[in-house]
Amino acid sequence: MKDCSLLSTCVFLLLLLEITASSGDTRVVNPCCHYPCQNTGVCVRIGTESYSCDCTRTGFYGENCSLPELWTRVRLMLKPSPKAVHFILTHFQWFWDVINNSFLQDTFMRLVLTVRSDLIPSPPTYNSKYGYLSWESYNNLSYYTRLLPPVPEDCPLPMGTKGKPVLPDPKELTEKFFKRRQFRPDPQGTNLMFAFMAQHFTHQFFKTDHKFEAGFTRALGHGVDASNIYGEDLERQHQLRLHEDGKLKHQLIDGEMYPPTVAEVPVHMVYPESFPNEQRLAIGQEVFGLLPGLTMYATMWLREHNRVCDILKVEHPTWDDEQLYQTTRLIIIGEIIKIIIEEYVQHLSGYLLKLKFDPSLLFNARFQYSNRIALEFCQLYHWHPLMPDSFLIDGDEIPFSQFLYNTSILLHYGVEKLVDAFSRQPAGQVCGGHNSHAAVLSVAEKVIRESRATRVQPFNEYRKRFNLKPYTSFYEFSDDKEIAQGLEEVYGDIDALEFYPGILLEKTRPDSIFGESMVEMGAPFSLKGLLGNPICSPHYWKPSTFGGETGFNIVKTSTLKKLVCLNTKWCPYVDFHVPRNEEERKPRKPSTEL
Ligand code: ACD
Repeated sequence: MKDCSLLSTCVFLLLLLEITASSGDTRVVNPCCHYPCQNTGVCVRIGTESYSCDCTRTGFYGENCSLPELWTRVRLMLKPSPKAVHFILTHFQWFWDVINNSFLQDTFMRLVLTVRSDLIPSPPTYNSKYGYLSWESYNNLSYYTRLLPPVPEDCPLPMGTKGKPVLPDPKELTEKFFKRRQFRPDPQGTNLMFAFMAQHFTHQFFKTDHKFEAGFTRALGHGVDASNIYGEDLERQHQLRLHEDGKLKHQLIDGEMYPPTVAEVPVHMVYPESFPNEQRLAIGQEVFGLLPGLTMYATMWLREHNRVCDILKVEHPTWDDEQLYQTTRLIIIGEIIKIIIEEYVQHLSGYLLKLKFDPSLLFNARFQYSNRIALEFCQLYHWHPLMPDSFLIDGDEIPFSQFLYNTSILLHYGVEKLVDAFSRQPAGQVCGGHNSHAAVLSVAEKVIRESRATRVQPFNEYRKRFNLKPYTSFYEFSDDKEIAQGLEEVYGDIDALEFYPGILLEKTRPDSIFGESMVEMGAPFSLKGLLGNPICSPHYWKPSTFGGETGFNIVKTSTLKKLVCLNTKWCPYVDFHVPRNEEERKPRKPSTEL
């Protein structure tokens, strides 16, 4: 071995020693089970006992890609740690006030976009079946892609070569480490308006196909395609469309627009069997009957679509239904991305740098306009600790059990009161453990089972993949001694800690919703996915794509507040943050205007 450095694993020596005795015969361990290749080097097994690391274009060389080339060495010396960068971005208000009001805002924003999206391979690479590059993996959109290949099938232990021979029972794991003891509000001030946006927004590209074992998706758009509003396939789209002036079908109740019922628009919606079709709402995403927060967002986007159609129709009286519908859909996609970057990600980040949605920032950068949703992204985005213990609406307290599949909540209170209530009620802190309501615990359990079925690599391997130092102990990973000790007992080795428990149970950053890993891994997937959208490409990002300057301006000036208040009778308190001061805490009246 030429480079048996501290960073790399001395696999060859280990190999000679590690012969597993299984069912009486001796077997050589697949050397790739040790994850020997560092710095995104690719492990290829050679013969039975050997391997080689492909270090091409990693900036490193040597047997395990652990030796930095000269420029890499310089870059690494100059590069601040993620911790330092985060500290700077979240402190020094005066400095960021200057930056945000100068051309340097663009420079910083470009840097955020390129540094983050450079971590995501494009075109995509592996999937749950192919741990090596293959045409099938590239070409078959029914798979989620993967950043790291699956743990090889023939490894001696479930997580490779470290940890216990049997992984902890997922149910016990969630009961012991995830289950809420007492509601812990997010210290960043996140509210339920944010929580439902997260769920509504992500269910356009996270649609795991449970017909298959795991690792498959029904969301073939692999990004922000607004299929949660319009439906995944053409048939559903046509069912939901009015076929008049580009609009979507709707029902009017007391003069207000709501999604139609399944009795009128016979699309499949997931509801309990006993639910009559007259009470099922027909929406693009079939699972949105689950929560009133989701039907509330569905109603707002439906109204927004039809409002934009009216505007386009005035400008383009000659356009047919099809062109009005298609152009409006592009405007809606643009509005979504704008709100997500400038309000949703801005809120999550806690950054004092003002984030900006301006695709032209990347026009001279090396950037691919395509995206493929990754299994790891889907796994890490299960943020169920956001959910509270009960829901407080207009003076009523509604327990979880009465909130699920309750269509009457939306129709009874109306959009305004729901937005107001959800914007005022705190959501839970996502990371750090012990903050998931019992009603959502089974979801975490399912995520863990899915990660095992798809053989997701250990948490520490992902830390390395995203340029983070692997944790050396459970006590470094968590500042909660009970969690650290408990995890050590069940996993045996920090290098065997699974991906999802790692992401969710990690200690949070000071006064933050997330730990370091959620941000450093979530941000690259997010920004690549948002800016990789075709509407952000030079051929699309221009007025004509959106029906002219009017449509283009709707995209460029869209806000969460406008989405709500241009589509409601009165303007409630609306934000992704709970009220910050007395003024915001004041109750809103039906006369409040935008
Ligand atoms: C940065 C920006 C700050 C990022 C902060 C937190 C990131 C953590 C998780 C993901 C956050 C938001 C997801 C939003 C959009 C997903 C879009 C996917 C499109 C396919 O430091 O870079």
